[in-house]
Amino acid sequence: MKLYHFPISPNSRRVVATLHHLGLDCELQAVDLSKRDQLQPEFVQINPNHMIPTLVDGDFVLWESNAIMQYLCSKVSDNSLFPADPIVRADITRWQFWQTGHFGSACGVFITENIIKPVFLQAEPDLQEIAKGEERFHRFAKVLDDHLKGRDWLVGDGVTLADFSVGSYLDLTSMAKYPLEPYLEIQRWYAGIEQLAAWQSSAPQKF
Ligand SMILES: N[C@@H](CCC(=O)N[C@@H](CS)C(=O)NCC(=O)O)C(=O)O
Repeated sequence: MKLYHFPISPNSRRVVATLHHLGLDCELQAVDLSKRDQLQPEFVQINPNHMIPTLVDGDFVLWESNAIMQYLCSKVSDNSLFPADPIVRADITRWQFWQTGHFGSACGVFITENIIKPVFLQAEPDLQEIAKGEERFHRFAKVLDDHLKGRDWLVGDGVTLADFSVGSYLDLTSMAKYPLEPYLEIQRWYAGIEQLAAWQSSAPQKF
C-alpha cells in the first residue's frame, strides 16, 4: 500500500496514526501542497480532487480520510479502533461524519486564515472570515465538550477512529488560534490522545 499525504495536514495525520496503531505496512509518499504538487498530472490521475490523503492498494485507489481509516481497519480482524458491533460502528461513523461536516470545517477556517495564508501564501488573515469561523467553532466545540464530560474517549472505553478523526485538528491549536480556552473537557481528552504511541509516532515535524 502507498499513502499520499502531507504531514501537517490533520486529514493526513489521522490516517497515518491509524496505520501506526494497527501496525500496517504502508509506504508514505509526501505531496508538497506548498509547492502545489497535488496539481501534478500524475497525482490528479490518481485523485481528480487533487487532495491528500489518497491511498493506493494494488489497483484500488481510495480518497477521503475517514473512508481510508475504515478500510485500513477492515484489514485487521478484531481491532478496537473500529469494532465489528454495528451500533459501535455507527457511533464512530457518526463522529467521523460530524468531523467532516461540522467540527473540521470550523477548524479549517482558522487553519486557512492563521496558517495557510501567512505561512504558505504570504497573505493576511481575513478578520471577517475568522469572526464567522468563531461562531461556527463555538457551536460545535460546545457539543464536543458536553459529550466528553465523564468520558475519556468519544465512543466506549478506549480510543477509536472517532478520537483520531475529531482530535486530529487539535495539534494545530496554537498556530491556528482556535478559541479553545473555555473547553476544558476537550483539552483534557486531547491530552489523553497525545499520550498514545501511534499519535506520537505520527506527529509531523514542526515548521
Ligand atoms: N474530506 C477530505 C479533505 C481532504 C483535504 O481537504 N485535503 C487538503 C489538505 S488538508 C488538500 O489536499 N488540498 C489540496 C487542494 O485542494 O488542492 C478528506 O477527509 O480526506
